[in-house]
Amino acid sequence: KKKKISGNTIAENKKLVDISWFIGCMKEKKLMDIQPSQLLKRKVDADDGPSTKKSRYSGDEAEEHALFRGDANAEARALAFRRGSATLKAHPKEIVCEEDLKNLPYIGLTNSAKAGHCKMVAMEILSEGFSDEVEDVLNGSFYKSMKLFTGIFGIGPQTARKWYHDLGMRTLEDVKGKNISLTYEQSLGMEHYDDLNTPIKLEEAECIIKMVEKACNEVCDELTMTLVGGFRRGKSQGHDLDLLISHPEDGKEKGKLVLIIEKLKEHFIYTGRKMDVSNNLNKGNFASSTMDNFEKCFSIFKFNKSWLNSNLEGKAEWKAVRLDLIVVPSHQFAYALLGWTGTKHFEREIRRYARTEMKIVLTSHGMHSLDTKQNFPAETEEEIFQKLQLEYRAPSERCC
Ligand code: DCT
Ligand code: MG
Repeated sequence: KKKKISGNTIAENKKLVDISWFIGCMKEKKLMDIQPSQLLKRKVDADDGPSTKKSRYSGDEAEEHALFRGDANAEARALAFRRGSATLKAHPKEIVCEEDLKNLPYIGLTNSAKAGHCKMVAMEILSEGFSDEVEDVLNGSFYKSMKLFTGIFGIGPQTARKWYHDLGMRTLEDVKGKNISLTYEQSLGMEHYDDLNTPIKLEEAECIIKMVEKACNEVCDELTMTLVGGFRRGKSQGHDLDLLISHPEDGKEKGKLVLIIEKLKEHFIYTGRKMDVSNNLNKGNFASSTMDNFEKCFSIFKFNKSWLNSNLEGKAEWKAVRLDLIVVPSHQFAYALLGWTGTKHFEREIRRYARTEMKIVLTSHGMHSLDTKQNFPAETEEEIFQKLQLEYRAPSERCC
């Protein structure tokens, strides 16, 4: 049953820098051989995770599996695995033996069952080059089906679990065959399954960016458009394209999204719009949620392949891609930029750090003191890092 992997996951991940490591360093002064400032200056590989050619695991599997299971404590367990793998990704030195794991936050340093579990898996990979437990998860029918089902646009772990456990479904054929009722979004997800599960390439993203930019200019030449998400971190491909739209004058961004969508309407397969609920910082209703209240459009865009390949001119060959447009008022732009650049784990950790270490609530809308309720305006991401007493990290250094 045992299969060898060709590389060492931990060693290959060592170039990536993670904020949980930074926080771990700050809290656990025992890690004297590596200074946080050294880590913050390191050049990193902008692609999340190690190359799949070299390594069997991406570091996401254990977290994913815990979330898929969805039982009591699932989120805490998923987070523990994410923190453990992020710490390993962040480590600037090659980890070769158990001793090297000893002082790592969320692995060897923390004395908890979850940290112990991370350590056990890491040790197994160190000695065998792979982990039986991870292999069992990856090869198991539950993980495989959950991966398939949650790959459908509009399907989350809860529905996927129901399909697996209650309806006994295992494959996409089962989804088609069982005659279950799907929402409009989910049926689009099924229809365009292969396209939506094919990564968007940077060159494709660039074409779409130009088109959205043109539409924005036609609506109002002062509108700005900013690339966020994985592409801003320097990734060469992503599962979607995330764009912030703003106007230098607060309030003038309002009502523009519908006009931009109208300009591009022939290119959209689907435009799921969400109106902004509240931009009022004082209400604090977004404080505990990762989701923000910006007006946005989670769309499916028709990418015409002839835009990149002139040989296809005239042929109706296109693929469906996920495009998110988020409209942001100028005074919240720096916060939205930070919040939408990711990674998800980086956002979670910097917010946790702000709250627990600085008593500051940080969201994509702004930042306020838990004690005084005072808001902190910021023009740039650098100012936000400064306010949090963190050294600035470029987007490419927020990979974890
Ligand atoms: N985000 C977040 N919390 C969420 C969802 C998103 O903080 N629950 C932030 C972090 C990343 C950014 O928004 C964009 O989200 P995704 O597009 O899902 O992630 P990505 O990093 O752009 O990954 P990909 O390249 O695969 O799209
Ligand atoms: Mg994205």
